[in-house]
Parts: sequence; C-alpha cells; structure tokens
Amino acid sequence: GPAPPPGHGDILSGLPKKTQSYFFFQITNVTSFRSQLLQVAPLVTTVAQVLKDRKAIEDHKKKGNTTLLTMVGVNIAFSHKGLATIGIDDSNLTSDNNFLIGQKADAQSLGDKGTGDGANFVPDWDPAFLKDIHGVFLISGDSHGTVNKRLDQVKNIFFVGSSKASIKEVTTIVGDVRPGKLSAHEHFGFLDGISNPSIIGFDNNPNPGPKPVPAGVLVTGHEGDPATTPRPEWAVDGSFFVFRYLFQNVPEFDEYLKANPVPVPGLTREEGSELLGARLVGRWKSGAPIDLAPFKDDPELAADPKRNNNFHFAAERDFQKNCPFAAHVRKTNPRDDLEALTPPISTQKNRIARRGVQFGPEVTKEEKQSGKTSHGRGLLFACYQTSITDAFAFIQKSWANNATFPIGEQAPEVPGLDPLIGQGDRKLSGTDPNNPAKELTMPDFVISRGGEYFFSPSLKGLKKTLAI
Ligand code: N7H
Repeated sequence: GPAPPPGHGDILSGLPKKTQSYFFFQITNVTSFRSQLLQVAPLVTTVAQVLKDRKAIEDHKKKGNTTLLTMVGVNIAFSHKGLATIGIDDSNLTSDNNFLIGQKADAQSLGDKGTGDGANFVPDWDPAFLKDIHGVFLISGDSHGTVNKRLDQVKNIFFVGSSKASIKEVTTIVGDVRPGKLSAHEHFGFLDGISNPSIIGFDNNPNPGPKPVPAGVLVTGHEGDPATTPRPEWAVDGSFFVFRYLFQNVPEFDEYLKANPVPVPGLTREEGSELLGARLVGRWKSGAPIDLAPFKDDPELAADPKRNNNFHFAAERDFQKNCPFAAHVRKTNPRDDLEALTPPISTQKNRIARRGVQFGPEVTKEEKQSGKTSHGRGLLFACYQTSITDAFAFIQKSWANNATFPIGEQAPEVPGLDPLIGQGDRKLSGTDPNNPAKELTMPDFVISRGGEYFFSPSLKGLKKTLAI
C-alpha cells in the first residue's frame, strides 16, 4: 500500500483533546535522559493512531453515545538549548534563525512588552518562561484523569522529583476546551479551528478554500520544505513547533465592542457591536466568514464545510467594504491579497497548522459586571511549520504588527494592526464599511506571557539519534 503519512500525530492531524497538559522541562542528567528517551518513544502518538482514534470517536458518536471515549496522545519537542544540551548538532537547521535564538531572544522583535533593550531585553513573561526550557511533553486526552495518568507515566520514566531524576519540571500548564456548546470556541466567543492548511496527498478530498499545500510546508524533508540544504536524517519527518502563552482580556474586549458599535443604518446598537467583533476577526462568532456574509451572520454558511472556508477576498483586493484589511483572518492568511497580484506572491511558506487549546475559567458574573479581568484565561497558542522564520514569526512581525499590510494594488487606506494579536501602535481602519478611512484605536486584548520555539522530531529521529 501507500507509504504512511509522515510525521507524528499532532502535525498533520492534531491529537484529539478535551484537555491538554504541557510539561516544560530542563535536562539535568544527559546520559540517563538519552537512554530513558527510548522508553518514551512507544508512547508518542503516530498519525496512523490519531486517524484511528478520530474514526473511533466518530463511530462512537454515530451510535448515539454522548460519553467520551478514553483517549490519550503524547508528543515531545526540544528547544535549540535542549538539543545542544544533549549534544545534538542542529546547526544545519539554520534556515530557521528564530529557532536557533529561541523565543525569549525574539520577544522584543515579536512586539512583546518588557524592560531593557536588545540583548538586555526582558519580556514581561511568567517567570517560568524566563528560565531555560529544554523540551516539552504535550499530553492530550479526554479528561484530566487520563492525561495525568499518562503524564505520571512519563515522569516516572525520568524519575522526576527523585534524587535519580534526569529532568526537572520548569512549569506545567493545563489547557481545557470550553464547556458544552462553546467547546469549539475560543474565549472571545468565536468558533476556531476552521481554517488549517489542506495537505496534498494526505487530505484526499479537501474542502474548497485556500490552495492545498505540499506536505513539506508542515513536515521536514518533504516537497515544499523551504530548507536550502538537505535535512540530516534525524531531522526528517519532524516539524518546528511554536508555543505562545497568550492571555485574553475577555470582559475588556466585550466592553470595547459595546462602546464602539459599527454605525450601520438599520442596525441596533447591539447588532453594531456584534458586527464590530465580526469585522475585527473576519468571521462571525458562528464561524461564518464576513467576506461572504458581510453584514449579517449566516449560521448555515458557518456550518457548511464546503463553503465556510471558500473565500478569497477576491472582489475586495483594493477595498475593505466586506472585510477590513487588518481583520485577524485576513492579516494571518491574506489569500488573494497576495496570491492574485500580478505577479502572484505565494503564501505557501507562510502557512501554519494551528493546534492550540483554551486555558482558564469562564468569565464570572463579577468580571462581567466590572468589565475587568480578574482570572487569567486565554489561548495556549500552538502551531507547526517547517520554518518558524517564514511562518509564525513572519505572520506576527511582518503581517500582524505591520500597519501597511496587506494593501491591494491601489488601496486607499492604511490597514493598521491586527486588532487581536497585533503589537505596537494598535489601531486599524475599515471597521466602518461606510467610512473605511476612519481609524479605531484599541487597548491590548491579547497579552503574551511566555513561549518557546521547539523542534518535534520523528519517532525514528527520536529512537535512532536523540536516544542512545
Ligand atoms: Fe488566530 N480568535 O479567536 O479570534 N484565529 N487567534 N492566530 N489565526 C483564527 O479560521 C485568535 C493567533 C491565525 O486561514 C480564527 O479557524 C485568538 C496567532 C491563522 O483564514 C479565530 C488568538 C496567530 C488563522 C482566531 C489568536 C494566529 C487564524 C478563525 C490569540 C499567528 C487562519 C477561525 C489569543 C501568529 C486564517 C479559523 C485563515 C484564525 C482567534 C492568535 C494565526 C477566531 C483569540 C498568534 C493563520
């Protein structure tokens, strides 16, 4: 039969999860750690296993079951410092300078707030992320019980917490999808996980939408991998993994929408606020894209996978009537804004597979009343790609934080910053379709409190090279 799809299970498919724990660690005994790694390898989830698990979940649901199947998935990834610590030469991964310097050294350039400058810059991060992080275990599953059991199993392999320990915990962060009907929605209320790259040869019947990309956009060593020199064998079939600890000021976001309804004639104040939210994201909370449903939500469109990602800003290249240039989904995947220019600019190498999960509690009554956040919540942002420099870092720095992107061939207005994740002088144009030049200024709604850049090796790389 055909070769199995490359890479471990989280890259091409995404580990099924209701909850996910990130265990960040430092290696304290290299020799023990490397030999113990062999015992972890069988726990790392393959793509084949994920596909089987997904099918089992589907069949279980089809039979009318409302309970969750017990399910657990594991992945491991190393920072550059981690690879260096165990003596793996990763200097030939250099098409990725961001990976080599690490996220802390990249934080100022990503626009994170902090003190000092240049080499002395210290981001305002959770103190755990100011420490050296060598690696991370990602453990996903149906419940805290299942995930904790698997995490304990992993920790026991390395004798974590005992005098024989070969690694020590830096921090553990737990993410949970939201309860009930909101389970697929992020904390601002928008449906997430709709648009991820379709992979040629893997997604056999891709839904209409952005151009499918070759596997090498997500998996190293395959067609489309932007590496300029061949990957060493241990680094084939892996992927670069970005983690960002992003807090969301939800009550403040809601208050902002309330205070700034889009003044479209015929809409109530409330509808105007809802429209503003949709125009900041580029989709309604339902997931319906505003390029196709500009002034009124369309839940049927939102629920139809054949239509809900099939928009290209095609009629809008120089305009922002339907969708602001700076809307989050337009900034982070500009589609025809670049791909239909003459000559076209391909966005293939800028695509990412997003695998994040929410963290923190639902907004409380008190927070709703005061309009102020008092419990930390947000997104454990996670994504895979074959070049952090071309993909995540490029999207954040050159698109989200860049006021002049995207701009059509003769766009009349300066777009401004991505209103969700843009860092810098936070304002954008285009929120009012009848007065596109009008700019709205906004406070930070998303605050970065940490992160790291990682490489997640294939099982073969893990067993044959990283473990001895
Ligand atoms: Fe974004 N949000 O909840 O509003 N994102 N994002 N993101 N994001 C997307 O189409 C969100 C962040 C991308 O192909 C949707 O699946 C929030 C970072 C990309 O059309 C929603 C945060 C980066 C896409 C959100 C956050 C990106 C995307 C629409 C932070 C990269 C696909 C759902 C707390 C630097 C675009 C969907 C496409 C979609 C939200 C962060 C990138 C609702 C709250 C840091 C590439």
